[in-house]
Parts: sequence; structure tokens; C-alpha cells
Amino acid sequence: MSTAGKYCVLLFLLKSILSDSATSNQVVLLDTTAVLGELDWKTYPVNGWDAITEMDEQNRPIHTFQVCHVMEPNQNNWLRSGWIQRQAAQRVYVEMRFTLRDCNSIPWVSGTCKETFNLFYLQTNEPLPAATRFRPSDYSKVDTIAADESFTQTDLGDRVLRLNTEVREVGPVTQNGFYLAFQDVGACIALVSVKVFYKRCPSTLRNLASFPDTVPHMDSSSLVEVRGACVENAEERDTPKLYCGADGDWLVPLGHCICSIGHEEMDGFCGACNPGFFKAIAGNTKCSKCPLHSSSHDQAGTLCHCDKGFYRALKDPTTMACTRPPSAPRNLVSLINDTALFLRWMPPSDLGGRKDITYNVLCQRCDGSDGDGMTQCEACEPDLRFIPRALGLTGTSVAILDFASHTNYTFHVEAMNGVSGLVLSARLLTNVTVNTQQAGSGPALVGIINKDWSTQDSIALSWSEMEQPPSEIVEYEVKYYEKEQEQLSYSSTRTKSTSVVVTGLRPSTVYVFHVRARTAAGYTAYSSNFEFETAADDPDIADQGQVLVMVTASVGGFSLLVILTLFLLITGRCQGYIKARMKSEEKRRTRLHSEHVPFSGIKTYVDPDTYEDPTQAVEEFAKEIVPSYICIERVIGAGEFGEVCSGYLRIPGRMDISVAIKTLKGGYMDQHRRDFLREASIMGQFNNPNIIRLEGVVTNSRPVMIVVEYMENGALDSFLRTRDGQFTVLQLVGMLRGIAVGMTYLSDMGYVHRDLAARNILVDENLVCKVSDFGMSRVLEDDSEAAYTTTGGKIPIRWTAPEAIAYGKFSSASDIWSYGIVMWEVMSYGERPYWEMSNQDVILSIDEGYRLPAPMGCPVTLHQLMLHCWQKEWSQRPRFNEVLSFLDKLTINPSSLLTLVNDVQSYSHSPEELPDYPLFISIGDWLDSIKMSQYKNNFLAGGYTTLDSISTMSIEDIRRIGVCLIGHQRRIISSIQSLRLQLHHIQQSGFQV
Ligand code: ACK
Repeated sequence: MSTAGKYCVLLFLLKSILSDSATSNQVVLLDTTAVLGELDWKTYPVNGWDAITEMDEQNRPIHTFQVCHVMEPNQNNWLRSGWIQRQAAQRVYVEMRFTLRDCNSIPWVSGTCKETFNLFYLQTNEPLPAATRFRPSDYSKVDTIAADESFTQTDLGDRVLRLNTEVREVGPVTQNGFYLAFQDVGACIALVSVKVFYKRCPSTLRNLASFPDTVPHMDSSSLVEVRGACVENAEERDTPKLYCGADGDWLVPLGHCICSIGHEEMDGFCGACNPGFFKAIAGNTKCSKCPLHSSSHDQAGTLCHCDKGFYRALKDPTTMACTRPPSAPRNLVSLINDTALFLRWMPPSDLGGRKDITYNVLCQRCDGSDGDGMTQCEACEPDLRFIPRALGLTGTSVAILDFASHTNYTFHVEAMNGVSGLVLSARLLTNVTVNTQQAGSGPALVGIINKDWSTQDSIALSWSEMEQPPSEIVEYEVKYYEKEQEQLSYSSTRTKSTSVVVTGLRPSTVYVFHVRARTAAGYTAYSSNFEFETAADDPDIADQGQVLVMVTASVGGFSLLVILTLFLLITGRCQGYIKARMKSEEKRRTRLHSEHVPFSGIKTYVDPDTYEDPTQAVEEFAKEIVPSYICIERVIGAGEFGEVCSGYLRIPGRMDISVAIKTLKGGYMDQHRRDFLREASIMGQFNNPNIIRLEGVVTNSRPVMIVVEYMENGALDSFLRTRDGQFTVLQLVGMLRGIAVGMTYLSDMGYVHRDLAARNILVDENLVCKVSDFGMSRVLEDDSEAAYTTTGGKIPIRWTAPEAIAYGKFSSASDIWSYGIVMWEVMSYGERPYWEMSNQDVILSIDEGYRLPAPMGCPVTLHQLMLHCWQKEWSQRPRFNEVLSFLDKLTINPSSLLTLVNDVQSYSHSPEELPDYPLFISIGDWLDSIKMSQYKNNFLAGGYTTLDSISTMSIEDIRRIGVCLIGHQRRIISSIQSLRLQLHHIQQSGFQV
């Protein structure tokens, strides 16, 4: 058997490993393993290379070429391929699979044996004529090909045939086709397969764009930029592009297409939305289900159309449910006093599915009747004032001022929402007719009001007295408000003369004034409005130094206290200049001298902000504690600046003290550190059993800490909530007394707390309550109850006096108001003041005279004290020391606490003090308003179907119908009391619902 014959056997073994190795980014020009017929390759000389064709299992030919003339010298055997068409190729690759025998493995081989062969090519535009003589010099050499592996001896001595694969780039090929030629110079070779191919980037879909087959550049370092075309129902966003690299790979995808409206992406394409779904904007989002009350019937819906009777406002997004106009407002009621007429109603039962509900109040004046007995109605006078306004109201109440007396007004209230304008059907109005007979009577007795003079904070007014008033004028009432702020609040003052100096005003501000007289027959109508402005804030005036004498007088049932305080007013600029020169100690002495209240015998609070360097205030008022004396045991809460922990203070030679440790978390800024320590420099000035005691601070090492006495029962509000109904009234009064002691001390020192609330009172193990939470920054930033006011400040609305909300007038009198709220919180075991009412509604209802009703089980005396603390006129509120002595009297004489508000069938108030509570038409409405709707069926099942019937209910009745939660019982009974009072008032005043 010849050497070539032995190779045949080996080749036969190889055929199974031969397979089509073309990948998707290769375009094959020739593959000898895939040629089914003759290959028609030529050999020169004819007996050099041998063409051997074997058949595989599927009877397909395997074309191989062998040569092995290793014993004979001067071999030059050529094998030439057929003509291969170039097609689109720019760079052509030849992959050769072959075996090449190691010369050493052939016995007796001479030095003629070679282990390489050469690859050549020749390009032509057309195949060469068959008769063309083979001329090796026509061919260009591509490379000499050597084997990576030849026959290799294994460890066991077997000889293993290795198949080599070599790939060479041929070209550049520029003509239509080419020939390949393999030159053997005396090696033992079996050429098993030859594959000729070029590379291309295959057509593809990327980012909803399609890219065609692309042939890479001849120059392997540059990429071919290809622009994609968006797939059907897609649109271009950023031009989609891909770059085709030399290896046939797509690189750098840029830009993209998105599915058009009505279509969504599905497996790289854009498919239509199904009926019932829609897509209104082009983008790669999914189709959405039609919103409520709308539908789409076809494929590829871009919008869902509103069902009959439902609408979409112009500005409504297409994703929003279709809506309809609201039904009419419910339960419209009116209430009138001397100066104002109030309308209040409840929202419609059907809001139409929208939240943008507003109300319009339309007014008609219906005076007398014409000759036919018909009532004559006309539009109301234009100067009728609606507060906040007549149209586009967002709340459910309005106040009406400057109405004529003895007149019948009919008010129509309509509810509108964003789709009301799209519906032509009749407007749904609710109306009420009011006769203003009871209001201020008689014509205005004051004509022109003159401004005599004004300063930055006061205006002097005068007017002339009528020569012959119809009845004697008892006094004048001057009502005024800031022109810009009229809807928020107004103030009034009374005088017996025809002039007044209105003080407490803001500089450069226009105020509106009007005056009415009170005669024996009641109030007359108001004069017209007059507008006057206060003087500008002129710094030069203060430069000269002025002495202001402030007189604070208390009137009403409590004592009169006059405090004379001297202030040296210095402008901010001048103050800065003096501050820089004055030593801190010197300055403090000056301050103490000027601010000390001579007769109180108590030291005065010093505001740390008046220190040039606030850390000096800390040094002065707080002891520095050695950090190793503090043993932290556990975290008990989170404060504004960091964690609050509990632990011990273990000072050598002293007993351990339980302490709470407030920490300043890391990463703070200087301002945080100052604000944090500010509280310590305030607290450090106080020494009272009902004020939380400061043990000291750690400022010289980290973390910065404030150490205060530990209060076992934590904050009062949460403490009471967890102990609902568990204390006697005397115990509750004891807690209130403690708070009053602390607050008396603070107010005597001239400190205004501004955030007095049960959450800021701490309780120890003996139920002693102590005031905590000092430093205004906490009021402004930390208190979650604090809300922004129209003036930009942050205030805990429910606890704050109206004058402090309206124009920032914080004082001990505003602290008293907050104390009244704390009383209410305590007596209701931590109930939220004004329940779920919004802050805005709280402000409005307080302004209209509403006050919190007595909590269940609250002694009448305590509720009266609360009402006293909530006097609109701050000067008429009690002082803390008066509150304290009042509580002391109650404690000494506990029988005064026995009369509970629930027991009083007709709890008599003067009309001014009368809690003003909304009136309701049905039990359901009433329960809705106090958020107790879940008990509607209990009331009905218990036979309580009218407001009259519930007005006599006792706490036992409420329990009997199945209201088990004590908090709910309390809320319902409080509301019934108010309702009872109101019904009583209606009966007395003949007020019409
Ligand atoms: O209601 P609490 O337990 O009482 O949760 C808060 C928490 O830390 C965050 O302020 C508690 N806390 C604050 N100061 C003290 C204190 N001196 N003694 C005990 N608990 C305190 C407060």
C-alpha cells in the first residue's frame, strides 16, 4: 500500500468531523465539502497531487487531495481550484483543513522531505479558457502553510492524526473572480477541505429598526455606518444606526424607533392594541386598558371614548376615567350674626368621579312683591363682600359681609367640576333664603373717617359724631384688616370717643377700616371702607433711639397686670456695629438690666440668639459632661438631629441618675450643631420641677450630646392614648396643674414656648408632667404638626392662637391658647384636636367662632376654662398663674369637678361662646361629618332616625346600640352635646334651616 493509500484510511476516519463551519456572518464562495458533483480541480503535473473522492453515509462525496512524494527530490506539484466568483466580497478568506506528516515519523526518509506547502492565487475577470497552459509565474503567493500539528506520538506510543485548520486572507481581490493554487514541494499532505468565504454583517432587527446585510470595508480599521429603517407602525426617534465591523459584527447601536400610537412592542415588532385597550402616545409602552367609563371597539385604538353621560375635560389626560358633573351641594344652611352671614353646605353625594370640585354662590335679593303678588327678585348689590369669594370656592362655607339689613336674600349654591361646562343640562342648585332682620340695624351713623397721623405700626383715626343720632351711641366699633390679607382675618377695637389709635400694625401696609356705632337698639350698619397706610420702616428714626412703653392690660374675669418694659430700639445695622465691639459679658449685663422684670423676683430668660457666638451661650448655661460618665443603654426614639437614647449618668462619688441622651448625628453642619445646642442653652436657664431638667452637654468630643433627666412614661399624648379611660378626673387635673406650673414659670421668665402640645410634655413614673422641647428651630422644622402659613412661617395650626397664625403674634397669651388645647387633649385621652378637619377648615371655623366641644366625661368647669383660653381677643385670655390658682381651687374642692358636661341637658353659653357646629339634615350626614359612618346601621336599628331623637341620647344609649370603642363613644357623645346646644340655640333664635 502506498503512503497515499494509508492516508485514505485516515481520511475516512476524519470525514465524520468535517462539517459546515460557516457562521451567519460568513458568505461562502466555495466549500469543497458541499460540492456534490465533480470538483474539476487541475493538477500539474498530472501525477503530482491525487484527487480522491470518498462517499459519506448520505452518499455525498468528500473531495480530498493528497500528495506524498517525500522520497523523491525536486518536487513541484500544483493543485489549482476552479474559477471562484468574487461576488460582493472585498476581503476574501481561505480556510484549509489538512493533515501534514512529520518527516521524522517516516522511516528512511531522505533530506528531500518537506513539512510545508504554498498557497497562491490568480485573479481574472473571467474563467480562463480550458486550453490555457498552467504557468506558475502567473500566480501570486499568499503564504507558506505549515502544520500546527502533524502526527504526534502519544504517551502510549499510539500515533494520532491531527487535523490542521489554517485561514489566510487573499487579495485584495478586485476582479470578478480568482483561482487558488496549492504548491507542494515534497511534503506528505492530505488537503481535506477548502472553504472560501467573505464576511458580512447579516441583516438584523435592533431597537425596532431593520438593518440590511452589509459587507465590511476593505480597510479593516474603518466601520461601515448603516442607517436602519423603522419596522411597520414604528416611528423614528433618534436616527437608528449600526456600524458594521471588519469581522461581520454589528457594533455601536445608536438611536431607536418607537411604536406609533395604537401599537405596542411585541417580539421586536409593533403590534396593534386589542379592543378595550388604547395607546395615545407613541413610545415603547404597552397598550393600556380603557379607563373607567370609557371604551374602544377597534384594533389599534389610540383613545377610549367616554361612555354616554360621561365626559373628559380639555385638560384631563386620556388615561383618566371619564367623569360627570357633580350632583347638587347638600344641607345648605345659613347663620347670621351682627356683622356676617355664613353659609355652609356639604359636598354633593356624587362628586362625578372628580376631585376638582368648586362651588359658586349666587345671590338674589327678593324684596316685597309686585302688584300681582309675585316676589320681585334682582341681582344682589355689587358691594356685597364674599369671604373668601363668591365663585370658584374650594371650601364648603362662605362668609358674606356688608349686606343690607331687613332684606331677603336668596343664595343659590352650585357645585361645579372640570366637566360641568361640557354639559348642557340644567344646573343643580341648592338654595336658602335669609332675612337679615337680625343683623346690624339702622343706617350707618359714621360718615367720613379721617387719618390724623400714622407711624410704622399705628394709625390714628377720627370721625365726626352725628348731631342728632336716632338713639344714643354707646360706643363705636372699628374693624380693620390688611388689604392684601382680607380673607385671612380681621381685627376690631372699640372706643367710646370718635377717635382711636389703632396699634400693632405692620409698616408700609395698607389697612382697610370701617366703623359702626352701637346704640341702645344694637349695632348700626358699617360706614364705607376707608384705606390708610402705615409709615415706612425708616431706619433713621431708630438711630436716634426711642423709648417705647408697652402696656399690656388684661380685662374680663381675671386680674389686671401692667408690665412696663423699656426697649432700646437700635437698627439692625447699628446693632451689628455695636455687637462687634461689645464684649459678651458686658452685653449680657446691659440686657439683664434692661429686661429684668423688677417685681417678679425671677431671673429673665436670655435668648441665645443675642449672643455673638452661640457656643458662648452653651458654655454659660450648660455644664460640660465628661463623655465617659455617660452610659448609653438603648435607643428610645428619633429626634430631629439624631437618636434619643436612655441610660445613666455615673458621676464619680454621686448616685447614678437615669437620663435621656439626645445625640447629634454625624455629618452635621455648623448650623445644625448650633441649632441642636440652642435647646440646651435655653433649657439650661430653667430650674423648675415641671420643666425638663438639663443635666449637661457633651460638646468637646463626638458625638455631641444633650443629657436631660429621664422621663419613664415618655410623651404625654402617646402615654394617654395607651391608657385610655384609666385615670380619675383628679389625676388628669393633677397633670394639667403640673403643666401650668411649668408654663407659669416660663411665662414669668419671659419665655414664649410657641409649641405647647401634649406631644411636647414628658411624663415621669409618678405621672409628673414636665414641659420640654425648647428652641424655635424645632417649631419651624421638626414638629410634624407644623404647617406653612400664608406668611411662610411653619406653625402647628391646631395648637396655635389665631393672632399667631394670622400675623405671627406669639406671646404668653398665645401659649395660653395652646394650653387650652393641651387641656382638651388630656381630657380626651390624646384625641387629635379638631379630629380630621383640615388645617384650613380649623382656621376658618375658629374665625367663625367654633370651639372644640367638651370631651366626654369632662367637668363643665374645665371646659369653661378651655373656652376662656380660646378667647379670640388675646388680652381677655387668662394668665398662667391665674390658670394655676383656678386649678388649685378645683383640686381643693373636688365637688366642683363632679358636674360633667354630659350631665348638663342645657349647657348654657352666651351666644358668643356658643360652639358653632354644622347643622345636619340626616343621621347619615351627621355621622359622615364626624367620620363615624360605620355606625349608621346601629343608629337606624336602634330606632334613632331623626336628629331630635339622638339629641337625648346618653352614653349608655350609645353603648347599647353597639358602639364599643371608648374613643368612638366619646367622639359621638361630644358631637351630640354640640348638636344639642345648637338645636337649643336655633329654637331660641328662631333661626331657619
Ligand atoms: O413618646 P416617647 O417615648 O418620648 O418618644 C419620644 C422620643 O424620645 C423622641 O423624642 C422620647 N424622649 C425624649 N426625651 C425624653 C426623656 N427626657 N425621657 C424619656 N423619653 C424621652 C419621647
